Amino acid sequence: MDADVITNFIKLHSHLPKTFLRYGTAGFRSKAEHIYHTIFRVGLVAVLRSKQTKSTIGVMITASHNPEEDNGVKLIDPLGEMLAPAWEEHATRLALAEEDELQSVVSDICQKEVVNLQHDAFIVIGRDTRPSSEKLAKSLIDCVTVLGGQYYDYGLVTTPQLHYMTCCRNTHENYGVATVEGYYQKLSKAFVELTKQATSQRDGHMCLKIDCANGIGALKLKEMKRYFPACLVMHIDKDGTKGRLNHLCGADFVKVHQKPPVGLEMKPNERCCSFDGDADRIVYYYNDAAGRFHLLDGDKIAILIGSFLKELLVRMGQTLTMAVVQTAYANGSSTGYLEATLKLPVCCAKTGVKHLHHKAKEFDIGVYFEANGHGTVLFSKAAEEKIRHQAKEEKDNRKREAATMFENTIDLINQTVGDAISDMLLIEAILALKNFTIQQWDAMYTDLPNRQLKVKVADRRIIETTDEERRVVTPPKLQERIDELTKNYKLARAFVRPSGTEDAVRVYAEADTQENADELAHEVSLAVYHLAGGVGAEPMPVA
Ligand code: G16
Repeated sequence: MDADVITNFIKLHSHLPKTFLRYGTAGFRSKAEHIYHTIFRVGLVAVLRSKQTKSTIGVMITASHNPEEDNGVKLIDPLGEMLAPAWEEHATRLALAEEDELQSVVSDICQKEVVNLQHDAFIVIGRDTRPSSEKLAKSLIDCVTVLGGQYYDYGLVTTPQLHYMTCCRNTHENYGVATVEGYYQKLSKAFVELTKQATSQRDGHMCLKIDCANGIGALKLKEMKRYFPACLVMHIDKDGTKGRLNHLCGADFVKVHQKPPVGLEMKPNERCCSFDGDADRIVYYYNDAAGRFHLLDGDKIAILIGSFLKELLVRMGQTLTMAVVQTAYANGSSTGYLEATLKLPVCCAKTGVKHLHHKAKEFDIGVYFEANGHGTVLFSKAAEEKIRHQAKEEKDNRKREAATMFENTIDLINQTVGDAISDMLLIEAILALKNFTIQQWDAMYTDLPNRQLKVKVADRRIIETTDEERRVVTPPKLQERIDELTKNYKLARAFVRPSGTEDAVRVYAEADTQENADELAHEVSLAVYHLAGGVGAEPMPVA
């Protein structure tokens, strides 16, 4: 990249106020007005990464579960995965570089990563429905163009759809056709095939109310509806025609507050689910006949999917390795159930799908879900080949039938990243095949009561953690205090970690009763506030 190109590139955005953002859990995130400068630097990273990998790179403009006024941008690697860790560091360096340093930072990265600047660059772009996203996408296109790269703009898509497109383009469409229609066709075909043997379809069991968080998920589900069989009845709510994105609705609201979206009408025992703002997370829930709210989060989803896959493997007579990856947020009961009842190995990874994804790749079949509903299943190439071969060649009818179901399950899953639409279809298919109601699914095990809170501190980076975020290293006295507090409650566990997407410290506690979990979470929040430089008012006890 010669000096002229860099000069033109700087001219394009030098008037924009500079901000000091770092590449976090899910890319760069902040208030939308702070993202404009960063978007140009992200364009530069994308072009360099594309030249280095000689592949298409994705850039998604979204702040996912964050409020509508926030925005963000993240890069997608060639196989639809999150950006490689070394490149996250390059992205931060380029985002923070002064204009007069830029040329030397670019040269340094090119040298370290062996980037041949003569190679072409191709970028695919997608955005969510935030009002600020369109203008940010336009800036990104200007940036890629001035840097001599080519692009394709998918416009409004869910985050997982852009991950899928990136993967399709880099696998010569082996993974699927790189269009929105290709995505709809692949998933709906797999869903129809998989549910062929389900007897419950006729009883109206595939009837679901969906809170789309007033986001992109609503648009895409409406487009996709015509591909589905009539037995799948979806009532799309929070479709963006009235409320604000993620405001009092969506998967994060439901999970954190442990209550339904405000204004969503729920009949007793009606099966409902919530997506988040860019449709990469999903949680299920219902109100029982007594009006009590029941949440089926990422842990329950992992168990439903894990047990289904394990049953199929047994029927097929296959001995592939399989594990479930969770984070520190996983409810203690879910981990116990996976290990003791399902006899599945469980691994713990740091928060952020990129960490879980990485761990899940160590197994033939890696089921990973964060408790917040973000997750998917990965299959090793060898496992996939074995299963597809058995589906074609197996002589034993029962085994072949199970292998065919497994094959359709693989096709229904978006292996590139957690995908609310794909996860929802898989869950609906499993419930139909098992002839399971949401109540039966819920009854597989009982969650320990838990509570999540957040605390504002002057600088959240003061909190450093270890043991996959289960223990605090600094400030030094904080872990001691958490241990002391936890000892006072039965079946209790608590941890704190700095958020990767918001300026806050997150607190999680679980215990034998809801009152105890609430009390412990409040006490730990106060400890964070006092020992880690809390700002504003002291955290309030939970009502
Ligand atoms: C993003 C990541 C998730 C992660 C979440 C944590 O979610 O993609 O894997 O669980 O951030 O956020 P925090 O670090 O603030 O607790 P999303 O849905 O916003 O992309």
